[in-house]
Amino acid sequence: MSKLTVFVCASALAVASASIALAHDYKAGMLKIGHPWARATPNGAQVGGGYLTVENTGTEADKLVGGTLTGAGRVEVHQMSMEGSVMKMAPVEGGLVIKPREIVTLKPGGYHLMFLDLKGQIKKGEMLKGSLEFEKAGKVEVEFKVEAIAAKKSESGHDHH
Ligand SMILES: [Cu+2]
Repeated sequence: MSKLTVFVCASALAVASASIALAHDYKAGMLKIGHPWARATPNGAQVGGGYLTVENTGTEADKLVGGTLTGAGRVEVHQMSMEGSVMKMAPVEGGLVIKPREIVTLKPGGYHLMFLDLKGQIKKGEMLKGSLEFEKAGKVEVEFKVEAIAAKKSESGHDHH
């Protein structure tokens, strides 16, 4: 093997192991759940936000209807929208529809999971246990990786589309 080949192999390995360490994905039937993450919260905050992607690889629509988070009293699926110049958020009535062959992204400024009645601070670097509840696929246990308070997207997120 030439020196160059050895170098290429080593860096390819490094990339592969880095993505294994950072990515965390889940499957629930025909749904693929990508990288659930949460924003850290300031001390004393009662609410927080959770984000993820859901890909529907099946032929039937499903709905994200709720979830749970360790340390949160309850979890709702919310939508942010602009009303004039005011940012409003409200629960998504009846759940967030995930159509067949679609990827729905929950992200800051859009759809999100709202963590309510927080019992303590959500701290950057933590992995928080929780779950997602789908109408058809049922309940899926996941872990939310906690990113910085101002994070717009997960630093270790992987946009593979
Ligand atoms: Cu909200």
